[in-house]
Amino acid sequence: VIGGTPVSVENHPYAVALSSRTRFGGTRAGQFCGGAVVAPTKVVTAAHCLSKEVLGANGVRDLKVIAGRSQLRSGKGQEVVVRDTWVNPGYSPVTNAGDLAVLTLASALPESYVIGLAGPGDAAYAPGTAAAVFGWGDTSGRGSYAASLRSAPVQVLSDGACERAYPGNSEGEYLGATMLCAGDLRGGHDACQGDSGGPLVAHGRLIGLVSWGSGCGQAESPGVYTRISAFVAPSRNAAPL
Ligand code: 4AZ
Repeated sequence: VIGGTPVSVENHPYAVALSSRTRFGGTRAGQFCGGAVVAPTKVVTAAHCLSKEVLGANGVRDLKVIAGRSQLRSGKGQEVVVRDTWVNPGYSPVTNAGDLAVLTLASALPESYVIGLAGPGDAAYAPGTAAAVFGWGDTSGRGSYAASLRSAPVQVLSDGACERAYPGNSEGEYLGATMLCAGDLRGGHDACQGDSGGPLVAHGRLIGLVSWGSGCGQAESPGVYTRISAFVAPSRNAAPL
C-alpha cells in the first residue's frame, strides 16, 4: 500500500494474508497476496494470486490464510489451511478480466470477521466515494513490503478515468464490466505489489479486490480492482459469493 498508515486488523478483521508455507519466507512470513473474509469459511482473493507461477509445484497445499493478525510475524490470530479453491471460469490471465477466486477454508473463522458485499447498484460504487484499500504489500514501489497491515484512502473513480489511463495499450485494458477504477489521480495513494486480492472497502462493505495497475501511486495511473458487484447477483447463475 502506497501512502497508507498502519491499521489494526481488529478494526478490519476481514483483511487476511495469503501466505505460502514454503516460499517467500523471512520477513514476509510467506505473505504474497491479500484476501477478504466473506463468510466464516470463505475468503475472496484475486484469481491471479492462484496462478501456477505464484503457488508453485505444491499448489493449494502450499497455501494458508492468516487472519486476525496485523503483524504477520506475531503469533496472534488464526492460520487456516485452504480446503478448496474456486477460480472464476471467466477470468482471463491475458486481460485480467474477472480476477476473482474463492477459497474454502478447512476451519471456520469467527463470524465477526465477515464483511458484507456491495451488490449491483450500491451507492458505494458511485465515483467520488471515499474508499480504503488494505494490505501487506509494497509501500514504496521498490519492493519494501509492510510487516504490518496498512491502509490508504482512495476514491472510487469513473470508468472513464481508467479507460483513459488503460485504453488497451501496453499498460493494459480497463474493462468496466468486471473491473473497478479507484485511486488518487494526483498520485500518492494506491495498492501495490503484494496487495493483490486484498479488500477495497467503501460504506463498510466490500466493493473491490486489488487486481492490477501501471506502477504504484503514480499520477494518472489509478488502481484497477475486481468489481465485486459483478459477482453478486440475485440470479441463480451468479458466482457462489
Ligand atoms: C501487482 O503487481 C500490482 N497500483 C497490484 C496493484 C497495482 C499495481 C501492481 C495497482 O500486484
